[in-house]
Amino acid sequence: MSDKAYRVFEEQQKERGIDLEKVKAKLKSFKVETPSWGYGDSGTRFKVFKQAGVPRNPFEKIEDAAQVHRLTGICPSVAVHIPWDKVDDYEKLKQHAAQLGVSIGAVNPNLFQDDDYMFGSVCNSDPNIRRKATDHLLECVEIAKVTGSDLISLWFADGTNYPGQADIRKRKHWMLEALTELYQAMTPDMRMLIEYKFFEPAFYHTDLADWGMAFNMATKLGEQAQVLVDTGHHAPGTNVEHIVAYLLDEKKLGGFHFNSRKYADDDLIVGAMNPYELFLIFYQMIDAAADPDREVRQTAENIAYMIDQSHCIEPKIPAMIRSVLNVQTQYAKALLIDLEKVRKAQRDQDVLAAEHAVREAFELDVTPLLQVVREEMGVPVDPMKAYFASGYADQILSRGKGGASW
Ligand code: LRH
Ligand code: MN
Ligand code: MN
Repeated sequence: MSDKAYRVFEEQQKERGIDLEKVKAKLKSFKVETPSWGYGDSGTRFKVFKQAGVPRNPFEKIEDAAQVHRLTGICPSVAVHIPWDKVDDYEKLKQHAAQLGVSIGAVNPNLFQDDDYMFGSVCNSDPNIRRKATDHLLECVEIAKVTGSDLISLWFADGTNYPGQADIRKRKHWMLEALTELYQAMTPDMRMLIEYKFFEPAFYHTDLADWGMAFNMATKLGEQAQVLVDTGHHAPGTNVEHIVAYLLDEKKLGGFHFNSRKYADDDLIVGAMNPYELFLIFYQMIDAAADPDREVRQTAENIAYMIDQSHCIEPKIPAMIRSVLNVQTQYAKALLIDLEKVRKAQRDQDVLAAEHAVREAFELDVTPLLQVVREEMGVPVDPMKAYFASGYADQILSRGKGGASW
């Protein structure tokens, strides 16, 4: 790290009226959760490529996640997906994580990989299958109790492929019934995050297709239910940051799944396609964190930031580090927006000045800032370089090929 580069940066920000100490404190307390499934083998419907060194079980997935935390300092929890991460003893998994300096984060039920769910899980017209699916949701609450997790994160593959295939309104009721049972089983400290996606694997309708449907469910359920925005789950051209602002104002934004999309679903490294979108999402978060309404501020401060990526052709651990660093970089840039300047331009109805005040922060090089923050946090200034120098990639080769899928 060059001291000179940081001194120049510091001077520049002082001139802009930015309190760098506050920015550094925010960067140090920022956390982003990584997903267990991002460390396993994954692919498309065409092929799952097997990579050497991929974790063979949930314990090894947590070991890899702990490496990402060790090098970045901002990923202290790992989301699990059940039954992908099914183990006999969840207490043991929790202990294992704790020994490695991380914890188990969001518990994600999996209701899309069982033959019984061909026509849906909680929205299936067969009451026995709905029961089975709801029981799995309840099982995930029990797992969360043991692992000390306070988030149940839901994504449903439920939907239909053809007009007339099923009764859309009935399915809506069945969804609410299952979520109500889950809601009632949660302890008061737990939150339910409801994710939406407009297509795939269903290609005609998805039971929770957009933020409005997720929002409606969350509103009907109560305060402990909120919406999760997966950045990859929107139609091209959707203004995701508008959705973020709207949900924040309704106190119904609970979390994010970060990834980026070029054509359809998620799964590319977050920030790889449109870092400006990520920056603008953070702008909305930071703006809401300064809202006059205390509840809006609290909502913005209580967001579960998570990565949701399955790396098909990339080596898993560095791909995750890249993702985490991209998120951190855009957050750092957004923290440098002069919000007062934006507000003044808004009051003056000066469109160009307002747009400029936002964009100028995106155009800053935050490398010296992040290097100093990392140094002060006691993590490598260049986590990616440190990973390649650590020898961990070679060490895990002894696991061989044919590890866990997702
Ligand atoms: C499917 C999906 C969804 C879930 C994840 C586990 O689209 O990517 O985003 O959160 O699988
Ligand atoms: Mn997701
Ligand atoms: Mn997805």
